[in-house]
Amino acid sequence: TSGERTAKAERMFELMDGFLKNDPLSLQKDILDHVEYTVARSRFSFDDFEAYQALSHCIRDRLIERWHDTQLHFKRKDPKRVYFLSLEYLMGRSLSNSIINLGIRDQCADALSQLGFEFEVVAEQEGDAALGNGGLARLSACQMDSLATMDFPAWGYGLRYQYGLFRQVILDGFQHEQPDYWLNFGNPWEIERVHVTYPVKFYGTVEEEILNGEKYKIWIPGETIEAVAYDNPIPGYGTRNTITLRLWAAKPSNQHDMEAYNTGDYIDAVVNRQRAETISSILYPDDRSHQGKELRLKQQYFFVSASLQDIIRRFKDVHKDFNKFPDKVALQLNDIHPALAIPEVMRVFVDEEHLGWNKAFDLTCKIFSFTTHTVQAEALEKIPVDLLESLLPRHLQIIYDINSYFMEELKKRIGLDYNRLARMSIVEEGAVKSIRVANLSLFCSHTVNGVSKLHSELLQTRVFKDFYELWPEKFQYKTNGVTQRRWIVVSNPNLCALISKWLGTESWIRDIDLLIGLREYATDISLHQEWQMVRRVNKMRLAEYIEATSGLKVSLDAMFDVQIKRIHQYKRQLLNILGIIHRYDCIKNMAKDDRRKVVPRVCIIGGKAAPGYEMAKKMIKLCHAVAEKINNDSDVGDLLKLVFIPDYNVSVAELVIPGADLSQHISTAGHEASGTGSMKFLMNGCLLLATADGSTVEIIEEIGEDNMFLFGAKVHEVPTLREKGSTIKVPLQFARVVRMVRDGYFGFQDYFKSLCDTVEGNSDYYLLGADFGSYLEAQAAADKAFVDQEKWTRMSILSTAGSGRFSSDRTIQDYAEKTWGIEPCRCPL
Ligand code: CGF
Repeated sequence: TSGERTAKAERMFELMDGFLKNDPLSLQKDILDHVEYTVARSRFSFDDFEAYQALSHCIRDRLIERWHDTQLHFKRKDPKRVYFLSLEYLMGRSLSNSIINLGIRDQCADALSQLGFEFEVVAEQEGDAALGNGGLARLSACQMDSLATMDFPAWGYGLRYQYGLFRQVILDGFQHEQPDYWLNFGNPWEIERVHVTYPVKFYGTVEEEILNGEKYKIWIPGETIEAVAYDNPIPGYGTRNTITLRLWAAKPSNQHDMEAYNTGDYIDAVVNRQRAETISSILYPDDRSHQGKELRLKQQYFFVSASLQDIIRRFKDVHKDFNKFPDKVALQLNDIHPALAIPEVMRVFVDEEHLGWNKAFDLTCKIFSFTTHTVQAEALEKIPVDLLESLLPRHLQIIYDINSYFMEELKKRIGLDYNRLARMSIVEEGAVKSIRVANLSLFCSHTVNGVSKLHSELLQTRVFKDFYELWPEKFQYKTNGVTQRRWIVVSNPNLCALISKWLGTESWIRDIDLLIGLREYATDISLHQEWQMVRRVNKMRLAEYIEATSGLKVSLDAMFDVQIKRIHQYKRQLLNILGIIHRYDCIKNMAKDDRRKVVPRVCIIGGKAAPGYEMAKKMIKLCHAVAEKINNDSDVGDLLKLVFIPDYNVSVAELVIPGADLSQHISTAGHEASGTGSMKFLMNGCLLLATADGSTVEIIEEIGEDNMFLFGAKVHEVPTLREKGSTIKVPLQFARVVRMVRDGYFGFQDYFKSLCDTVEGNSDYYLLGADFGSYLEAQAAADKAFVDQEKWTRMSILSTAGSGRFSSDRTIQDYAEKTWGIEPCRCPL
């Protein structure tokens, strides 16, 4: 059959590629050529970093070839494409990931070793691309990997920040933020497209023009800035498909200040030009809210305007008729940050393409889908009308027009229920009149989804209840996922090899459902031994890292208990720290003989606090203060250690996750939209200690309560508990540990006072006191299970075996089918 013929041809091609191009010798030659001609060093003398640079360029060459083929194929086939609009991507390192997706890990390692270099050491030379804050940003990166692997015709769009997420430096236990100029040593993974540039307009006025007897609005901008494309190839695994992440950088436009030069105002003109570049220079480091910041709004519009010009240009290269637009274009709003794309599309359709308002609106509503990643009200951005009016005057008019149409539609549905109309309106009246970006996105998107089943239920019953009641068909849920290529194959090669050995195939790397096959061997003693060995080696790697970064030696026999994520009150790192204090207190008050029964623990915490988030910063300091006390107490020794891992980022996660025995996901129920860290730990066979929040609820469905340590109030109990406030009976141990902090047992008494205030009486909004008792019980259950290594290993194997549902491949398949309406478009070899 022709299918068989294609498969044969592909195999031949792969073999040829393997012999002629990706064999160690050819790779070596290319590496050395890059050492000499790209890095400009002698091929007889170069160091690890230069080897990294040369190897990266050598890999990049291979990516570019595949990428050209893919783009050509997409052009020929002209499939419907999805355009993923996201302000944040946490890509981490690219070298290992690309090599693994190209399937040439061993060949590269051989090539390097013959040159006297070690693959791991060379790969570690790469810095992280940290163009995002946390879960949302890493999710975007995972989804790009899945889109490429599953052959979907997709593009990612975002901003090329010069300063990524700040570097966290800890001095005396306090967090300090330092800028991360990640482009300092060049970035081999991007290609600057000097010819792909678009003007982006700001400020100015709106005027009317008459064309063929019709009145049109025209926007006369006050400032124009150039967007320049930087393309990052994203290779799929087990496919030639390589898609594009196109990031925009702001450059001063050549047109706008000639006049200033001519009038002799040279200095000001240069300063203005530099100001233009600030638009794409800094990532906002707060993952909570950015209300009313002009630069943030400029970033949002800058990236959607450039992206839409690019998308529409691509469409118009082939099509004349905009009726086809929804058949060829799906626009995904990754949270509300890119929502200005909605009025921007309307502006282009109405003012530039002259499609007429009704037609334009009809098309607009067919192309947008919207994912929200939060339940926190403060993250539902609002734009002050004054700000929007000055920065984007035409967009404000369009939003008003959309809103009056929306209000009319609403009245038809709900009559003159003014309270509800006011609640649902896109325009919020009040002291500061503002635009509710979420309402705009909800009304104008054909689908909206939360990022877990529970999150979507909360959206429907609480956050967006009014909308859900009227348009239930718009609402979907798409549980997040993470890519097994990054989170097992790259970061845990030993586990990867073990899984493949026991499943008898590597196919699970593309077909994650196969992981379930491990269940069959969950009690097999030989697998247990090999599994434990792999886990021990990973713990060793982590212990070495801990020693190198903090000087602390930890015992490999201890349970490695990890909580790594952004520091937030709702994520309750404080609950963890108070639990550690309790453990410490118990050890101190135990008879010496009894201490032998204590299960040793190494508690590891890591994460960044937003620079302006005082309570989060206090949690970091408290963690250090407690660690100082515990780690230097000879009564405790190896029974308990507390480590804060500084500057947590993607590559640190790649090291920590495989080495964790237990991981904590302990948000107050109803606050974590999904959580993706838990999925990475689960895949790596780490047991979870968790509340029934976000995606954990679905993890329970997959692996069962027996294979994890569940605790805490359920979502439906939380409101009642909050109402009860100070009348809740809080365990004595809780009061005791808080008192220890208050009384200055760990020093810094005054500094920690306000932190203690947040968890006592009516102020305990995140219910630490209410959940403390069951938290300790879950911890005790974990201790008990750890002693029984056979049980623990079985639970660990079952965790990995049950993690298939949490691959981003599944999430993307779901989006493709139910939201975007796109099909795979596989590039032939
Ligand atoms: O997005 C989050 C994370 N903080 O980035 N929100 N945002 N924005 C949620 O809090 C997580 O629960 C979620 O997993 C993640 C990705 O959807």
